[in-house]
Amino acid sequence: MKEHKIILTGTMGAGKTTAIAAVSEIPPIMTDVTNNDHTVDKALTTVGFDYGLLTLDNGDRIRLFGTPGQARFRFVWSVIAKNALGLIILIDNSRPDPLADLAVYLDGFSTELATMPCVVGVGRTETHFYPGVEQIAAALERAGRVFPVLPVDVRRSEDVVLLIDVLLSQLEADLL
Ligand SMILES: Nc1nc2c(ncn2[C@@H]2O[C@H](COP(=O)(O)OP(=O)(O)OP(=O)(O)O)[C@@H](O)[C@H]2O)c(=O)[nH]1
Ligand SMILES: [Mg+2]
Repeated sequence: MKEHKIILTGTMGAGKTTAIAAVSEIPPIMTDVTNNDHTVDKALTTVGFDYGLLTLDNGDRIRLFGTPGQARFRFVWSVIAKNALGLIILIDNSRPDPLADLAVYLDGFSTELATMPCVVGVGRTETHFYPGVEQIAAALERAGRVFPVLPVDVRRSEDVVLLIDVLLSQLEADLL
């Protein structure tokens, strides 16, 4: 049995808290408060971090940490990411410029990404077609990054588990 710490990041409303609540076996620890940022239509927003725990079919335990989405809390990203094994970036395809959002996280986690595997989950692709998975993969390639990109609905636990599985399979591939 192995234990892995995984970080989930992405813009405000991308679904970090939702994703952790969808898969956690324990009541997730949340630090959500009333949202006063009216640029995003949402009742609550995370001001600290989210935490959840799950056990994969192979017995490995995953400790999932979600970052706060608001840019003013960017200073805590590297604190939360300490000793993490991998990073999941959630992109909200309904936002005005998802490719610019992606660039923010590639930049903000550039130190971690030098050594850590990463997977990108793209949400709301069924209602917002551009940029699709291909365009996001192409943008990653232009940035010199080759990470798997998957369409996801983080309200579905299977989709969140798939993101984790794809992330961990990169680690296993590195060990071969
Ligand atoms: N329709 C639709 N709604 C989605 C989808 N993915 C997530 N949501 C909803 O989007 C909202 C995401 O909210 P949160 O989980 O609080 O987002 P967050 O990333 O934790 O946001 P902050 O903590 O504010 O940074 C929830 O109401 C989800 O139900 C999707 O694919 N389709
Ligand atoms: Mg949140």
